[in-house]
Amino acid sequence: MRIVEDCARKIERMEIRGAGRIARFAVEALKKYALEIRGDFDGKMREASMRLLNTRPTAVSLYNAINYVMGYHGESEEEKRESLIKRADEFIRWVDTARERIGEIGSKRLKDGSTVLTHCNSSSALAVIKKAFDEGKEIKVFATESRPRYQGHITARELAEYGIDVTLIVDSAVRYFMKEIDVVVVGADTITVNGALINKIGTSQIALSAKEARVPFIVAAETYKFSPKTLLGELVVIEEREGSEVAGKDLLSNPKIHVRNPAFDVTPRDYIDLIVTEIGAIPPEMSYLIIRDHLQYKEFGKEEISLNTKHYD
Ligand code: 5GP
Ligand code: RI2
Repeated sequence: MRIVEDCARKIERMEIRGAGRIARFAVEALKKYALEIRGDFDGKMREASMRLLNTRPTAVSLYNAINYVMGYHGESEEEKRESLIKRADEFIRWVDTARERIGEIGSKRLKDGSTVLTHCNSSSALAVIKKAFDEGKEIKVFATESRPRYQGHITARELAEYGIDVTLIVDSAVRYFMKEIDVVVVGADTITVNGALINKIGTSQIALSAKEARVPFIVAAETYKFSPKTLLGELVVIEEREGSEVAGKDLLSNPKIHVRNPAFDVTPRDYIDLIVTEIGAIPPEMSYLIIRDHLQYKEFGKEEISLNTKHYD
């Protein structure tokens, strides 16, 4: 269980972060663990899955990834192990190929000479931007710093290393610069059945600002970012992190001051022009079809809901 525990802690501490990356990392841990264990395969794998699911509550990619891998079949332990490993490898391939395809589809929406605004650090959103750049288009990027954890710094570094012109701004400067922006491209942690986007805190303010300025707002999201649980009526749990990420001890120890630190927010579908997935660019209204046709929401999912209660209270 050490492999699983190490992986879970890395996700909790955000040493490994990003909705797609945590899913892929958890799948790799499940695969390694399956190779290691002997006896009570189902019980041990279930326990490992629960541990990983309980790390971060918001990004549904983690749930979809674990649900996919845990859909293994077989009579003997060896057959189960083989099936699980096959499914884990399939999921990893899904992650890698989906991002590339999203880049190809999304880049068509970035014109030569355009200025793109992105928020936080999304590998899918960056795949779109990098692909447009690879195609020879002149692309400038505005990256928000993305407080409180400054994932925007990672974005700025990554784009600069790639050779893309990047300007780092504070989150509150988005509206000030919106007149200079041609298109907003962000990633997703979760997309609900009614097409709402759950992404890094501040995303919905950017969407509001973009709508006011009639700037297209595009979401780059693999199909495993859509939430089957929302089809069953569940609301997405917004992770609230420690106040210490936002304020120092002096403020935190003042009994008259409350500090709140939600990591994500909800952007209603009316603010979203397009969701670029690996199977096509779709309007947010089509989210239901993605969930119905491409994702599973039964079996393992049901148990997860009852066992994972701390996130659903
Ligand atoms: P707001 O509260 O920002 O006005 O709108 C949020 C939008 O997201 C609504 O359209 C709401 O139906 C939709 N939505 C779908 N699923 C969720 C969810 O799990 N949580 C929240 N807060 N909104 C959701
Ligand atoms: P990809 C991140 O969450 C951001 O909200 C980002 O937009 C999203 O995951 C998607 O990332 P965090 O883990 O899967 O930094 O597109 O809280 O890489």
